[in-house]
Amino acid sequence: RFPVEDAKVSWKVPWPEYSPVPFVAPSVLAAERSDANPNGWADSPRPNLAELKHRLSCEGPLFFDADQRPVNPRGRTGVCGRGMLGKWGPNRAADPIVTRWKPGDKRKLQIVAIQRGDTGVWALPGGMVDAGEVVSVTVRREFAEEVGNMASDAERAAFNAAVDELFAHGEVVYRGYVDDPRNTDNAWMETTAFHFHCTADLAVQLPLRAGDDAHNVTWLDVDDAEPRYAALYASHKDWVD
Ligand code: RP5
Ligand code: MG
Ligand code: MG
Repeated sequence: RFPVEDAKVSWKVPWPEYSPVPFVAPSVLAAERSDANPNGWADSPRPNLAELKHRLSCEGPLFFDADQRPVNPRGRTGVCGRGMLGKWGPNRAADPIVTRWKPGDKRKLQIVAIQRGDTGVWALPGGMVDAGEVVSVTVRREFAEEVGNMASDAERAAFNAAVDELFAHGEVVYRGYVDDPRNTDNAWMETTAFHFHCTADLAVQLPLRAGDDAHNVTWLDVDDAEPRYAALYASHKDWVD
């Protein structure tokens, strides 16, 4: 990345010497070339302005640079292009915040957290919205993929029954920009975070097993003294707090 000090992040600060590094990950280009892209994960090499009109930002109207690339609403990142993200502009995700009172300690809240396979950092078990998918479906699908990788049909049935009950009552607690390390000047993450709270019974019954892009899963104390919680991925800690 081209180094950007805090005082120069805002586009309102004139900075003629600013020269962001152009980057598109090989995996993004490969997904684009492949016919097998059923999820519509990768965008075309050029921003598709007609398509972008239907993929609005939660942050307000989209702005475009001289090359007709959408511009990051939060400012300069030091990288231009799509970087590691599949789409120009907002890349939409959904994040489940699943809480319980810690067994044996009713004053301590815990969340379901996963260890990301890409960076090793602990995070909410969220993921990208597939083409045409509604976020309420995404949030459950990602939860099941990342923490419900059950070994047997019986375990899978128990997990699905618990999740049916848990996800019946949820609340949107955040919708907007994510301070994701993959963000660039022209592509960034936006999410809808939902809160689901386990009843006392569910808290002990919900079986968890990591899968897909999650390497580990655990109930994590909501406590700044817990290093994995204090260092939660992107802006995930802000929404839980
Ligand atoms: C974050 O990246 C979102 O908050 C969500 O947790 C996640 C989605 O990307 P993947 O987990 O699919 O990489 O910005
Ligand atoms: Mg996922
Ligand atoms: Mg994920």
